[in-house]
Amino acid sequence: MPGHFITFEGGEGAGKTTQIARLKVFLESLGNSVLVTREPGGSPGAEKIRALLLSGEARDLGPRGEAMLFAAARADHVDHTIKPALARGDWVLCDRYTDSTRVYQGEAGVDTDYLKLLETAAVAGVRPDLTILIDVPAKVGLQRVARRSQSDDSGGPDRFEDEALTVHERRRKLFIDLAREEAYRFAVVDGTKDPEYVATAIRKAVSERFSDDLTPAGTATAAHEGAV
Ligand code: T5A
Repeated sequence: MPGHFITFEGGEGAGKTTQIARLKVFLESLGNSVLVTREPGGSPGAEKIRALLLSGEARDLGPRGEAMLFAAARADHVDHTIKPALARGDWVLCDRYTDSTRVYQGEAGVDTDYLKLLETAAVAGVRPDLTILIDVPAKVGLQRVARRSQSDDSGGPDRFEDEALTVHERRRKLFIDLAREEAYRFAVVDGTKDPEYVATAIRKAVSERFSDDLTPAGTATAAHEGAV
C-alpha cells in the first residue's frame, strides 16, 4: 500500500500522545496527509471494546479473554481505519499496536503462540514500517500520569495503569527486549528528556527510515518549478 505506518509504543505516561501530535505537525508541514489513531480503539467498534477493557469490566474474562478483545478491537481498527488510510497514501501514526499486546498480555502470562495466532488474524498483513519505542523508567511515567490526573481531574488509574511498580518495570524490560529482537523496525528514544529533545530524536529516526518518501510525490518538483 502507498501509505506509511508508524506505531508508537512504551509504558504509561511515556509521552506517546505528546510526540504523535508533534510528528503530525512536522509531516503535515512537508505536505503529507496524516492520520492519527490509537489502540485499543480507533474505529467505532473498537472504541466500544476500549471502554470495556479500560474500565476493568472485562477483567473477569482473564488475560486470555482480554487478549481476544484487544485482537477483536484491532481487527476492526485495521479494517475500518488503518487499511483505508494506507490505501489513500496517508501517514498513519498509531498510539500502541501489536507490541503492546505482546508486552502487556504476555507479561500477564498469556502464551506466546496463542498471542501470535491472535496477532496474525487481527492485523491481516498490516505491519508497522517503523515502531518508535519511547523508553522511560516506569516510575517516571506513572508520576506523569498521576500529575496529569490531578490537573485535569480525569479520575483514577485505568485497568492497566493500576498495577504494582514491578509489573510496569517488567513491561518496560519486555519492550526493550522486543526492540532488540526486531531491531530492523524499531527506533528507541530516551523519553526522560524534554519533549523538544524527544521530538527531534523521533524526526531523525523517521527521516532516516523514510529518506525518499517524506515529501509527497510531485510536490518537490512543483515547488521547484513555482520558484523558477
Ligand atoms: N493495552 C493496550 C494492552 O494491555 N494491550 C494492548 O494490546 C493495547 C493496545 C491503553 C492501555 O491499554 C493497554 C496499555 C494501556 O495501559 P491509554 O489510555 O491509551 O491506555 O494509555 P496510554 O497509551 O498509556 O497513554 P498515556 O496517555 O497514559 O501515555 P502517553 O500517551 O505515553 O503519554 P502522554 O503524551 O499523554 O504524556 C503523559 C503526561 O506526561 C507529560 C504530558 O504532558 C502528559 O501530562 N509529558 C512529559 N513530561 C515531561 N517530559 C516529557 N518528555 C513528557 N512527555 C509527555
